[in-house]
Amino acid sequence: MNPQTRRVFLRDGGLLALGAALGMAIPHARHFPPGLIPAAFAADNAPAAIPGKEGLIILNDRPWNAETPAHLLDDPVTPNHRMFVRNNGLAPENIDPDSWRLEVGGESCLRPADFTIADLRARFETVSLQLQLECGGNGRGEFVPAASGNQWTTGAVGCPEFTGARLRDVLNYCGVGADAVYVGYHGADTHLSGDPDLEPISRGVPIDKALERESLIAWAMNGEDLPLQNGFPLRLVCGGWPGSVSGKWLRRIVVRNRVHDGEKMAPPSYTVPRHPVAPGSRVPATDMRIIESMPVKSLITHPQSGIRVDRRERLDVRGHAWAGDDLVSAVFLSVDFGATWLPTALQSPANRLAWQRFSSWVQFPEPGYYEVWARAMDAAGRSQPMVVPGWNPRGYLNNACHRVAVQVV
Ligand SMILES: Nc1nc2c(c(=O)[nH]1)N[C@H]1C(S)=C(S)[C@@H](COP(=O)(O)O)O[C@H]1N2
Ligand SMILES: [Mo]
Repeated sequence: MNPQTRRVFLRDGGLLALGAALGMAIPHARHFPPGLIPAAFAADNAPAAIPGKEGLIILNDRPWNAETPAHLLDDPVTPNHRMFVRNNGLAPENIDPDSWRLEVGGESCLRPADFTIADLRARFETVSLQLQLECGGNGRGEFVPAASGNQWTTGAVGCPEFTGARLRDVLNYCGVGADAVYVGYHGADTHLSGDPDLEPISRGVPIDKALERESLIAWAMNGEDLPLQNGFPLRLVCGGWPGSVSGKWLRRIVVRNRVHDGEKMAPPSYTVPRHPVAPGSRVPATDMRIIESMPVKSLITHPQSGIRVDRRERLDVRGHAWAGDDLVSAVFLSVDFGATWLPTALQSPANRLAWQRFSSWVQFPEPGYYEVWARAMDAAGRSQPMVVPGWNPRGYLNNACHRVAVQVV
């Protein structure tokens, strides 16, 4: 069930909340135990599904936002149908990829130009890279007090293989002025209000990130057209940074002589306090900084939480770890709530900015309830926190250890 609904039950457990959520009267409501989740909602059977994204959990249908359950992210390379969807507005309709045009301009672009996708393919080297995208708000559902926005649990992350041209090849072709500081994007999606003068989102990255070898203008994901909800027919991919910098339905790229000032560049969007704040604080915009490289994190993709195992069995545990622009140096597991940690086998990434696989196995001393916790460390020695890290107004950057429940019999 949707964590927002769950939150209402846990907080109020009240007759009103219950009836409203069910959309019908409950004759015996006064006997319903406070805080209990009604059986009608207990299964994660969302009413609607995004075509081609079956199995994802829908958090919102206007705009579409859907996350992937951890155990469905077990593939080393995230398949198209398992890649999460995070939309701020409404995807464009009736797209003709053959007539799609990408404009490049902005005050620090020396030779503005525009390209069809065929032009991009013909003029620039085609590269394929596995790149990790995680929404800045992944894990938001765990912050207390609650932060507004989609209540993501762990599934707004994925690492498909993207194919396209290097952003830097296109930028260099168009000429980057000496005063360039930022590259922004404009997409073809529409604002929820329907107002054509408003954009749902228009973010970007500092020029150094844009000019990295791994920043792509992609037209394919895992060798196929991009799925519509992941930006068909063209998107930016700047791995390791909040997903919001990777513009979908890419129409225009602007080379800016200042920090890009597009929609959702200003606080509180995609910004966090410069210094720790007390939970629930109001933080002035001047004390907020733009999120850049994402913090170290890991996800257990096997076993699925809730598994039952015999205590004589070894339980295989595996998943992925990533650390923004950085490498992951180690992943540890604990089956005693963090008292002791066991090392795992950690693979190198397929390429820079791809996630890394970890695997190991655990065994349990006696029957009972256990949790397997995973904790990754980056190359600079920074580790994931065991509990939810610094509260911030919009609930970004929750990189707390992932946990799965295990019932040992
Ligand atoms: N044009 C456009 N680009 C966008 C968005 C959007 O709403 N419109 N959402 C951003 C956000 S917040 C994220 S996390 C990623 C999500 O990419 P995905 O939906 O392909 O997983 O796309 C980013 N690019
Ligand atoms: Mo996002």
